Amino acid sequence: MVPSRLSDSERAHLLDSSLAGSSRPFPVYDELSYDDFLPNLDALRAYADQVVPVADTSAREFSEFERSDRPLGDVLDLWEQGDGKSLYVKDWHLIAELCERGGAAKDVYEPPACFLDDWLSPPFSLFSAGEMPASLADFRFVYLGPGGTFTPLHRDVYGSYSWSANVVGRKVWWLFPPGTETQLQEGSGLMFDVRGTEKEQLGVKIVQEEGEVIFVPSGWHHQVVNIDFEMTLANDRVKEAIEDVQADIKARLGNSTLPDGTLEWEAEWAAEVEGLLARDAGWGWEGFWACILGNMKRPPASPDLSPSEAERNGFIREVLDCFKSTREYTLLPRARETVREIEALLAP
Ligand SMILES: O=C(O)CCC(=O)C(=O)O
Repeated sequence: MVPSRLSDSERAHLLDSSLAGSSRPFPVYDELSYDDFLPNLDALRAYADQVVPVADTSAREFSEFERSDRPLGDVLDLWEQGDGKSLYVKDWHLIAELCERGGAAKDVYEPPACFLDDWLSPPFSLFSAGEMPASLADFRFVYLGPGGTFTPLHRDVYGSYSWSANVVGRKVWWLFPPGTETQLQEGSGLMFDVRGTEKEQLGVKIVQEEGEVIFVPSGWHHQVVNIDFEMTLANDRVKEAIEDVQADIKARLGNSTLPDGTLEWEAEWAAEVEGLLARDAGWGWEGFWACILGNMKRPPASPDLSPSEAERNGFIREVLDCFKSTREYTLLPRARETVREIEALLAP
């Protein structure tokens, strides 16, 4: 059930405290209410003017919650007055904001050594390349909210893996191995909340204590519920409309071809999708390969904290060979150029 790429210590950490097999909702969660614990929030007043994303966990909106952007200070005020009990500051880019204002990540925290080999964070990342706003290209998040607030079932962006450190409070995690998602469906999508359902049995359920760090392997769906007031640091179609756009481009460009013989509509379509991905998700193929190249040139961690070069190159070669078999490889010149540069570095 546990993928072989996990180290012994990661596997031990996941399984040691597991409550797998429990068929009832987690008992401690039932006993605690919102009012049990409000930590001293004064230290966060230094960031009161940062505008943070806030989810209202009492108001579901499709597969997420209603969200708004508010100054952190307003949310802290509400909590200190005993209000805003369903509000959850989620995906707050505290570190990126600090860096934009001349500060440094280490002013807040330093990642544990075993997580330094992180290809989505500086020294190389799209964000450090200054290409786009932090909200799109920074993957270092802070979560902050009262007991009872939660994150619905999901899988991390880009199939990445993540780590999550509890600074204050405890969380319950439900972790589902890749493949089980086919049994975690509800209507036309993924289940929102697995608590108290028989589907809990499909995964591992653990309590993350204050001060503990959890590693979430790539591809594992997970749901998280805060038991206490919580502060965590984490580093991580409209089909018809899209078909309309494609049909418009085809109608406009017909069968005309570019000098290299590529159908012009297909090249424009690939460029549109790439641009849409970059605007919506932070990157497309061009950004992805630029990130790989940047990390190869400037590894984020020392060799003793990274896979061997042969192993690393093997992973890259596997993905690169897949990409070369796609139409995008032919249709996206910038991505193709970057891939060629990577191949030159991979060559023995
Ligand atoms: O702590 C949370 O509420 C969500 C954390 C999470 O899902 C993640 O880090 O991927």
